Amino acid sequence: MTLTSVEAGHAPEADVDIYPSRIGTTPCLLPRLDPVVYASDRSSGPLPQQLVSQFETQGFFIMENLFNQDEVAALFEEMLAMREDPKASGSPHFIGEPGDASLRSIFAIHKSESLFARLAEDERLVGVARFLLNDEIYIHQSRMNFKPALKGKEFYWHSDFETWHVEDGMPSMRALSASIALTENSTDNGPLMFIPESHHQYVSCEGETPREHFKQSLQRQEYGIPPDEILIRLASTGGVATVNASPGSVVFFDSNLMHGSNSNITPYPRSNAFYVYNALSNAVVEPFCTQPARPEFLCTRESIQPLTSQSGDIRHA
Ligand code: 6CS
Ligand code: FE
Repeated sequence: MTLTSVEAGHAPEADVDIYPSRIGTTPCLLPRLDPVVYASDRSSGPLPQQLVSQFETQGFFIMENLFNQDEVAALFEEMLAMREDPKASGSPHFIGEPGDASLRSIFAIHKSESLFARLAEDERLVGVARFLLNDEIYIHQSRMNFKPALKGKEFYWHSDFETWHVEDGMPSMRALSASIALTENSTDNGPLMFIPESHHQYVSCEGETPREHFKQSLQRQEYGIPPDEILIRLASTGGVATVNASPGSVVFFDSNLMHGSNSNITPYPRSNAFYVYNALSNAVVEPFCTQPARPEFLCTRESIQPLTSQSGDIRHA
């Protein structure tokens, strides 16, 4: 393994990809060249200083009970209705578990006719994202991850930004994710795991993106996966943090934070709604690979719209 670094202060050429990955070279660690917190005045936002610092140093934080139990119950019911929708089966944005009929993810929930469209615009989420990214924001991607009981499969270690940069053409690390727990996320049922501090470095991965990679990667990702030595090295500094979250709690994490989750062989599903907020100034360009852009349900490109936020209980229009 070669570990290279871009010299500090060396401005890259305009046409140079500062986050190259899957270009047929040996995997390596590159420095992050973007800020983590973009807020200009850190004390004027919706977050306590301690959470802003945690986001910057660790790459994530959790806000307990951001949504109340009645809101969660309403979301949970709509989630069940969405997954039972007979029109849904066979639809490209409904992704099954590998080798199994169980539902793994539903994408583009912010465009659904459901409370999940309202949730995407909720001030409790949008306010935090706008503050940390210090820009107008839009939804780059949204999804529901079911992690069904007994059969839910793992998500192997990856940085979301690596995929969004290479396959979607997201230029910089100016995006973050919010994962809203709809069921208990315990240590047992395959909760999100992070390598804290890993967002300060970019893992340039090996291989080349195959055609229609998403058809496979959404079930089991095999490109954009760091090699063992790099994962060991990242965890030797940051360790591994397991996120326990009760229904209604929200985990915010940086787009480049290394994360994954184990399978779920417990009889308890682990279901989360997941929204990716991107800065409007960081809107996607052409992908940084030779494949065509991914479909709109995975990456907003044609329908980019700055979000307006909505306050109050999500059940009240
Ligand atoms: O493809 C995506 O956009 C997301 N899904 C996977 C499995 N990895 C990268 C990213 O999180
Ligand atoms: Fe991810």
